[in-house]
Amino acid sequence: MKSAKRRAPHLPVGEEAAARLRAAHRVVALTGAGVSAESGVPTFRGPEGLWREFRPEDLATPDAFARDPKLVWEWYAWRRERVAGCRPNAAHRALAALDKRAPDFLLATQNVDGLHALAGSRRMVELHGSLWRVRCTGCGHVGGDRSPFAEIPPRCECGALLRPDVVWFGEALPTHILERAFAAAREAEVVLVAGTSSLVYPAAAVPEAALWAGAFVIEVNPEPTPLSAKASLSIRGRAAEVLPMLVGEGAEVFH
Ligand code: BJW
Ligand code: ZN
Repeated sequence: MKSAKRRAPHLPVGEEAAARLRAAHRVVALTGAGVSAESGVPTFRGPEGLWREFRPEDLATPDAFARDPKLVWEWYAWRRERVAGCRPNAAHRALAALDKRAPDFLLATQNVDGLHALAGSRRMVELHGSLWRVRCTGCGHVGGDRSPFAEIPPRCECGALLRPDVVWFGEALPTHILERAFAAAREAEVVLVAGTSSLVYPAAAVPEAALWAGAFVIEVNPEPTPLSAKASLSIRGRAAEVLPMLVGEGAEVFH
């Protein structure tokens, strides 16, 4: 039997979340773009999340790439350049500390920016791939390269177009990665969900599966999301501010 899902009414929410995380042996964290927002990485949705006049649903698709690979690559080249100048923030560091502390831990990130790994997270899966890898649409070769491309769209040595090694709308997430995230969520006592709009599936189903299995789900987001009403606790706040408090040694920081 997992820890009770119901919250303890005598404790302030932050204090209870910190206590739950401290007591848990099996912890999963699910992160989204909001965790990197305070590093200067733009989110996808919302007023800060736009690129020119395009929405992610118009660019992060195989159809968009087939129609106009140059436009799609310009977006990715712009993002690579922007993220290259960004550093992990206190939220990434808090999750790296949780990785070191929790006996059984998995970080499932939707982010493709690589900032969790840079902060020191090790037990981690990247659900939507990486901005820093490319995949050949012809021979399937996967490579990693952080340097700017000589030409846009970039091409493989075999002559075919390269694409970012990320998961676009309508594409399946890598099965082994998705299965690992769901298995960990179903086993977890506590699931911490930070900085995601909880709109994009199947990632948004990870905390739902955990709730079904009896886990205590803590959401951290300055805005309400579709998960907020279902979560065991929903904390309104910025990730770089709240996560260090949740992972910090003493719950007194909430007083
Ligand atoms: C802060 C903060 C601060 C701000 N601190 N927080 C209808 C129902 C259900 C599903 C579907 C449906 N119609 C279509 C689908 C499927 C579709 C989907 O979910 N669509 C929805 C939009 C409706 N999903 C898919 O297509 C997926 N594949 C799939 O389903 O495959 C099926 C299949 C099976 C077998 C064979 C073939 C197919 C794939 C989804 C891939 C998503 N890809 C992207 C791009 C990745 C590459 C790239 O980066 O370019 O992933 S889209 C984009 O959204 C990106 C993100 O990872 C993802 C999630 O966004 P995220 O991280 O939540 O960011 P935002 O911007 O949305 O939210 C930021 C949040 O942070 C906000 O809440 C802020 O408040 C908060 N915030 N500052 C904390 N300081
Ligand atoms: Zn090739």
